[in-house]
Parts: sequence; structure tokens; C-alpha cells
Amino acid sequence: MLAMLDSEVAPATTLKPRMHTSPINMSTTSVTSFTVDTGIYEGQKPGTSGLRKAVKIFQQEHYTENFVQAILQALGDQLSGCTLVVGGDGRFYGKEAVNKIIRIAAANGVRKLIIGQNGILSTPAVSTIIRKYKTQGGIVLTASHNPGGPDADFGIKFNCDNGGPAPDNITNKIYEITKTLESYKIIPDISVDIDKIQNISIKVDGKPFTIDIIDSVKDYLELMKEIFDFASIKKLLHGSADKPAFKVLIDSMNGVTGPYVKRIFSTELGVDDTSLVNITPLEDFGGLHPDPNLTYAKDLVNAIKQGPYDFGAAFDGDGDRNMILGKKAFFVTPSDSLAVLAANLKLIPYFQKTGIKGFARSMPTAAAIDRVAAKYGVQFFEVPTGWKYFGNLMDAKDLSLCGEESFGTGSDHIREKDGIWACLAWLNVIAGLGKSVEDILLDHWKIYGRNFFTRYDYENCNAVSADKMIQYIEISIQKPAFIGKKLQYEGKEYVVKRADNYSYTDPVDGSKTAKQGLRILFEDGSRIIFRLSGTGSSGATIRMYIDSYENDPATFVKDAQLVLKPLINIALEISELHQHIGRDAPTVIT
Ligand code: VG1
Ligand code: CO
Repeated sequence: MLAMLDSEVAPATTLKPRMHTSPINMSTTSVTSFTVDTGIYEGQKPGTSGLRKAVKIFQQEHYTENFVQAILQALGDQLSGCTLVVGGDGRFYGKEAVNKIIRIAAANGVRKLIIGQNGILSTPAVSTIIRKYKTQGGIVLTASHNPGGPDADFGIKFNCDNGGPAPDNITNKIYEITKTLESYKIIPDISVDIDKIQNISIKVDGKPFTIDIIDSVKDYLELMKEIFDFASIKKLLHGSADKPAFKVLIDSMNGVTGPYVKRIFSTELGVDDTSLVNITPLEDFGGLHPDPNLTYAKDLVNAIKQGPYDFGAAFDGDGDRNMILGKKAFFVTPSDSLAVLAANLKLIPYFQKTGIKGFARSMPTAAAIDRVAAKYGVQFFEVPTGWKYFGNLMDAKDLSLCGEESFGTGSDHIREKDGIWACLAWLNVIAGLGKSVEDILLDHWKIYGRNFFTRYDYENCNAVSADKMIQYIEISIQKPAFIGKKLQYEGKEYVVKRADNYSYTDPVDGSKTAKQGLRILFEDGSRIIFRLSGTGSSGATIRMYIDSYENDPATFVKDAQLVLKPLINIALEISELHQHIGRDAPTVIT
């Protein structure tokens, strides 16, 4: 258990902060900051998307405080007098963390905090608010799709002033600070009712400090209304004289999107409340694993299979992921979703205004969007896994639309992937094309061919064995004789064209990121990819990605698992996965 290592380091305390039990009258208050000596916790290293650990790890004395102090110190010159946005996905420990951030930020010279009511802000909403109010950044309290509750996970992520997840140079800086931190600053006296929309100003060490508790939804809703054609979506959803109503079922999986879904789909678009499920954010997500895929969003899949619905969508805990389904639960892979949106982007008012600057996908994402980029002559980028790698391209105005196979889709309207945005984008496109989800896909494949894709996840593996397996594969695929090798399974043959450990040079700032996944590329464009997850909180998760292109229309309607079976088996053989980690089957297949 990797995570347990952290708790073995007991920090030294010399001063315990005083705590008031009831809120003090903030309007007249002037308070003074304290310095608290702390000890160092090992392993406060942000992964693919922030620091994610078990709640019990974050609850250790000074653990959360240390990390928050490190984030603030990493702001350097920007810290004094800055404004930060704070909010999270509503999971257990979130409110406690917000209060700690208020006390620590105030003591560190932050001038203003903008906080979502109840501590609730979806990840895309944080990005929206940072950009709209031009703040110096934000702190997102989420472990995204990881389960929540006292025995599950928590997470803290820092977003920069462009609204995007901190890039590697910043997260490395934060980590370096955690390794030498001797103390943090705090004002133990501050206690704020974050459930109430209000504006509070006090003096901290003689300087003004403001807390703005805001409506969690308002700014995000306004942005969505600027981007999409709400009138045509509304017409689609309610039908007209010649068209029946288009029935949707939206599942927030008890995550943060609940209040957003209610306001956008019910209040604005008039969708019946019975078509919006799990829309109350719960601290433990009601025991759900809030990850929108065919395994964890089974209830939605079954309801759509059996019900009268034309469309289904689900979102993850913090609202940045999405899954799109058509009638009878016709599944749109995230890679296809991205390609279809790319091909139809001009139907969305926002892109009519901004134009289409470029497309991008993460390396393991199937190459379907590459074909759309080629057809339209739009510039295209491939980046490592993690949304932070799209940010520079967007800031440089080189990128309009991007996505990841892990149910992440988004655009340059903000600097995070955006679940509700993807759902609205699909509805806007469907309204424009006047076709079913399935027909849109079938027509798309007729033009571009189909990239079959699957991802096998082996969760909670022994970390040492997983590392050994990755090393083993790397050595095997880098032998010169591997190139040109013919790999066969049940009569299908694939010829190795190239194999490497993926590395990326950011075209905007030239920064290099190495060892981002082992790739085996075949002559026909098919790919096998292995990488280790950077978002788990214990043990190791191995991800195996398979991408294969077919242009024979007879294969388009076939089951992906069937079409990909030869490559899947070749991948299992090359990696000797069973021998290394003793698993016969993956935990999750997407
Ligand atoms: C996973 C996904 C990656 C995504 C990341 C954060 O990372 O593969 O594509 O960007 O989660 O998503 P990893 O390192 O576990 O493969 V979220 O919605 O959890 O913020
Ligand atoms: Co997420």
C-alpha cells in the first residue's frame, strides 16, 4: 500500500492553533496570523491531476495544511494581494478543507477568496470563474472519479491564472516545497458559514481580506448560454409539429454536476425532473463510483436500453468527464465523440465566432479526430495524458477542440475538460443535423472509416510487479529486431513499424515531458499502448490501450471487443501481463 507510507512520517508540532467553536463576527474583526511549526510528509507529489490520497491521509495533523501552504508559496511574487477561487466536488472532507484554505490563505497575504456556496464548484466552473474574474488561480478540492467518503479518496489540485491545471513545472515546484517545509501560516480564528451566499471583509494583519461566497452555477450557466444555441436545443428537446420530442436522461452520479444540471436542463431547457437523476451532490456519491463509463454508469445504460430515451449522458464526480449514449444505449466512444464534434463544430455558435484553430487529443486516444483534421486541413496536435498539456496550445490560440479517451472532451472556452459542455455540444449538433446519435456515427464512419478502441484497466496491482512489467515491455520493444516483426493471432497479422516510450516537446514553450507511455505502432496504423495511471491513491493501475482502424463498411457495426481481439491478445502476450501481475482479466474495460 503506497498510500500508507505517508502516514508513517509523524510530523513534529510545537504550537497548536487555537480554535473557536462558533463563528466570530467577521464584519468588525481584525485578526492576526500565527506561524505553526510542522513536520514534513513524504509523497505530496501531484499526479496526472493533483494530489490524490485516501481521506485518512489528508486528515492527518498538518497534512492538508502543509500542501495548501506549499501551493501558496509556489505562487511566489503573485501570492501577496492575489485572488483565488476555491471549490470542489462536494465529497467528504471538502468543507473542512475549504475552511483550512480560508485560514491559511488569509494568513499568507491572499487578498480575496471566491468560494462556491457549500464549497461546491465543478472543475469546469472553477476554470470558468478564474478566467472570468482574472484571478491568479484556484484550488480545486476533488479526487474526480475516485469514490468518496471517510474511507475513500480526497484530492487537492491547483489551477493557474489561465484556468487550467498547473503544468509540470508548477506541480514540481509545489512538491519541492513540501519536501522542505518547516512551518505554515494560519489564522485559527476565522470560521465562515460557506453555505450562505455572502461577502465578508475583515482585516488580517492590518490588511484587507475578502471572502466572496458565490452562487456555484451562475457564471458557468452564463458561459454555456453564450456558447450554445439554447433555443434550438430547447426546440429539439420539446419537439415541434413535425418532430417528436427528443427524450434525454441525464445522470449526475451524485457528483457535483447536480446543481448545474438542474439549472441548465430543468430551469433553462425545461427538461422534466424525472429525466435528471442523481442530481444531489453527496459526500460519498451515494456509494457510487462516479466515473461515467459502461461499467460504473450501468444504471443509466440499463435505463436507456429499456426506456424511451433518444439520448443519455453521465458525468463524473467533479463534472469534467462525460459519457454519451444514443437510443437503446448506443455507446459513443470518447474518441469518436471527439471526432464527430470536430466534424460538426461549425453548428455551434461559439465556433462560428472564434473559427476553428486546431484539434488535439491525448496520445492514447484513438486517432479518429486525426482524420477529421486532415480532411479539413486543420492543424492537429498529440499530447501526453492529462488536460494540463492542452493549456499552452489553447493560450497560444492554436487549439479549439480536444479530448481524451478517458471520457474527457472540451474546448478553449475554458482550460479544463467539461462534461456538461460536451453534452450540450452533442445536443446542439443533433439539433443541427436532425439525426439520431447512431445515424450520426454511422454517417461519420462512412466518410472517415472507424477507429475501434478499447482500454483495459488493471486496478490495484502490486506496484513493484507493475513497474517490473513496464520495464520488461520497454526492454523487449526497444530491441532492434522488434521493428519489422510480424505479430499474429488467429490469422490476423500486424507488422511493427515503430516502438518507443512516448515523449513530448511542447511546441509553445519547448518544455519536454518524457516516459509518457510505451507505444507499439503497426504498419496499418493500429497501436498498442501501455502506461501506469497517475491518479490512483493506492497500488498501481496498469492501462492497456488498443486502437485499430478499419475502412471496410461491413466491420463498422461489429463489436469492438471482437474486432480488437487479435490485437488485445498480442498485447497480452508481448507484455506477459498474466505472468507479471497474475491477473486473468482487467478490472474495467472501456
Ligand atoms: C486519468 C485519465 C486521464 C485524465 C486523468 C484526470 O489519468 O487517464 O486521461 O486526464 O485521469 O481525469 P491516469 O493517469 O489515471 O491515466 V479526472 O476526470 O480524474 O480529473
Ligand atoms: Co474528473
